[in-house]
Amino acid sequence: MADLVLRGGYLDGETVDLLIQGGQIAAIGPQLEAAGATEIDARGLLLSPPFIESHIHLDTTLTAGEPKWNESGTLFEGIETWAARKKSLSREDVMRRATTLLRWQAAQGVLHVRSHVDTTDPELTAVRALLEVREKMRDLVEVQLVAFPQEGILSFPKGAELLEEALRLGVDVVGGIPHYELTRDMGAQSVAISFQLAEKYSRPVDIHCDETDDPQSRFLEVVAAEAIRTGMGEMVTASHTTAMGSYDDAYAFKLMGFLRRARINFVANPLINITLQGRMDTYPKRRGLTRVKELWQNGLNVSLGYDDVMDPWYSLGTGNMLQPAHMAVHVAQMTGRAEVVACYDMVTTHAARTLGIADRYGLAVGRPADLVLLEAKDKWNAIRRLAPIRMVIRGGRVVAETTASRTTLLGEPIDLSAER
Ligand code: 17E
Ligand code: FE2
Repeated sequence: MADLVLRGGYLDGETVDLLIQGGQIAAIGPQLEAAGATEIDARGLLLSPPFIESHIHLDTTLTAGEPKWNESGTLFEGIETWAARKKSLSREDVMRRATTLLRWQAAQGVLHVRSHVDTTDPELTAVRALLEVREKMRDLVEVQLVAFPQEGILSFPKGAELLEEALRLGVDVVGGIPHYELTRDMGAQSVAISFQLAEKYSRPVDIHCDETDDPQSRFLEVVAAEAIRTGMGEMVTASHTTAMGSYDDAYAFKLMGFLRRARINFVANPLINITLQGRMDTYPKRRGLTRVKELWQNGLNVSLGYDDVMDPWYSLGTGNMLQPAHMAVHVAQMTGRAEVVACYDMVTTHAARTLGIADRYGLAVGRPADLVLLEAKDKWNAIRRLAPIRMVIRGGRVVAETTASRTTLLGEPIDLSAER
């Protein structure tokens, strides 16, 4: 017996039905037989695999303005502001804010989330709270946690011990922040520690790497070398890597070859890094984004994250993944026809590779019936229109619905879609 059938949705330029049985996609094709199934009218809507948030900080979310606003807009004032807010963290505080954001994300079709969690707290309050949230939310959103030493592994008292304790408590991924360690040598040493812990606990790695405009910040090459040495390749992610946007082209060219050998993933956070970086420049002012287009053209896996929703680093945000995709199109100048579509893939299929879940993700028969219906005929138009997300299905169950909005002009309905 079929559970659910979606009728007449758009998928890869075709109009199809999609049949769901036992929480899985059972068939995709034209005019499917579906006796006894609940019918859903998907005409005019794009069928998409769910959105994936590959980089966010759920412990800091929804604290913007507490205890003060970040007036300079720099990464460093963000870190200072968070250090002050961190003193008043409680289990309930972290759980309430993180749960609120995960619910916003689920309502907007984000069903997988990788969140960093600050381990530079002697009590590990946020770590313990987010481990609880991860379990509590399991039926709605799948959360991966990254142990993130915000104030350093070697530059914060007991930084390495706290990082390891977070892994022992059950955090999924090992993080790092080499560019924020006190010296270049400590930065390189910190990367080695992240990889030693990853090997010891069999965990993937996701490092905040070279999040600065300093062209001398070259920890990405250290991460690549460790990925090659350990053979961890696709289990390794370099997040931010904004210094790449300031590297000399000759160095960037050499590095690109090493990155192809290392086969690591990249996460860019265009909403946040277009605002955090370039703050020491007058004009010309750098964009401060990593080389998204060139990494993608070189066949490397690149995904996009939000990074922050309403916190000391970015006071705006909603959690809707079309926003970082839309911003990437602009900041990375990925405006070509296929490039816009690639930016959509960076918040869906490419992000699935970053999270290591590509083998159980996507709209195909036998895969989990997790999907999103958007008011657009294809990915290109979904980004252009920041299309309304009309329905979210998780494990064959409708978990979120948004009713269609309707605009009139001078009393007459007006169609604003004009899709190309
Ligand atoms: N911490 C950090 O080091 N960098 C960031 N972009 C955020 C937190 C959001
Ligand atoms: Fe981050």
